[in-house]
Amino acid sequence: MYNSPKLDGDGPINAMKKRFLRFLLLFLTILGGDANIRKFHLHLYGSVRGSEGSDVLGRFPRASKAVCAAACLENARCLAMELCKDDECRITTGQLSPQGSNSTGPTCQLYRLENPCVEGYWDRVQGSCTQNLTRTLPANTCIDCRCLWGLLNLVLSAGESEFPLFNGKNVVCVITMTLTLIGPVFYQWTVIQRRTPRLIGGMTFDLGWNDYRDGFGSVYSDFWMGNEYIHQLTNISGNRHLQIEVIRVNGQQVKVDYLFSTESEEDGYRLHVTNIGGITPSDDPFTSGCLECANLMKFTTSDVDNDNNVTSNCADVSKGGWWHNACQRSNLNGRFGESDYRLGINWNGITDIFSVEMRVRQP
Ligand SMILES: [Ca+2]
Repeated sequence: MYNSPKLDGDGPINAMKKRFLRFLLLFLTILGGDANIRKFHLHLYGSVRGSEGSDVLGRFPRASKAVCAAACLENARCLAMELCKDDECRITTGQLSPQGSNSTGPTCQLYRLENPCVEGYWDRVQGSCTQNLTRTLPANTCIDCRCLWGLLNLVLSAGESEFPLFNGKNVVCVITMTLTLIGPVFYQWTVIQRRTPRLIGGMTFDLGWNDYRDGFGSVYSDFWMGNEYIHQLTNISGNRHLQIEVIRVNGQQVKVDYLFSTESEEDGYRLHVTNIGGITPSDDPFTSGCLECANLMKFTTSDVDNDNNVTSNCADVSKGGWWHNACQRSNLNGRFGESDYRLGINWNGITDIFSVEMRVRQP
């Protein structure tokens, strides 16, 4: 599923850019030699109302048939797409209701991937027919997306997918591609935090120690993967390259890179962080974000005060758990959509933030 807010511009120029990017991705996917993808075709199955009980993996307003198909092919869980009368494209897991549709939603043209299965559905990740689309991996086989890609022998193509791993915990994997002189280089990122406007009203991040330790939220909207998971991912599995991507309300997109790891719960998930660069000029204060201001701080939540403010609990003041120092230099877990820097998502004093993603990979 795409992080659609990045691409869903309002103006015609952004819409053209979006279409071009999708065609480019589809082209690269086809060129990429993915035999599992190339042998499938989306064919018209009929009209449906609603999504027939399928899991909706992504919604793309004003998407053409080709753009919708590209979005489906880029998501390994997608087995069908629906083009609806209100010009919405939905990509789905493609199950059909045995009782037929009784939804009152808009009428949609349902396209399904042709597959070789006599019964059941083609699992594009496992490469086999299955009666059940829920994939279960052996416990603790993988902890990060790089391991997962190797285990499942997945083809690398830029995009985003969700998988269950680490004892069934759902994770979001983001594959990015960088063109170099020797050809494209792909990176497999494991997303550890996300704030998006997808979930209307947003969800609160003003939660306690156990919530932050174990993780909360949904991989389809806002989430915190959990301090214990982040500790294992960074300090034990070596995913110490952290990239923070922040998109402001005005569309400015900034990526900042750090070396990053956290200690165990016994040491309060203490933070180790060093800035190793961003893609915008270093004299722009927005690029620093001041996560470094929290270096060596323990994590603080509303019920566990480990910060340096002697009179207040910064997580309580800032409405979100974080490696707070003496409050308000940075906090990506504040209230979504809140303009008051003390309460909202705060990146070095900048609060007009549209979305945030924190992701890690091995250096
Ligand atoms: Ca305090």
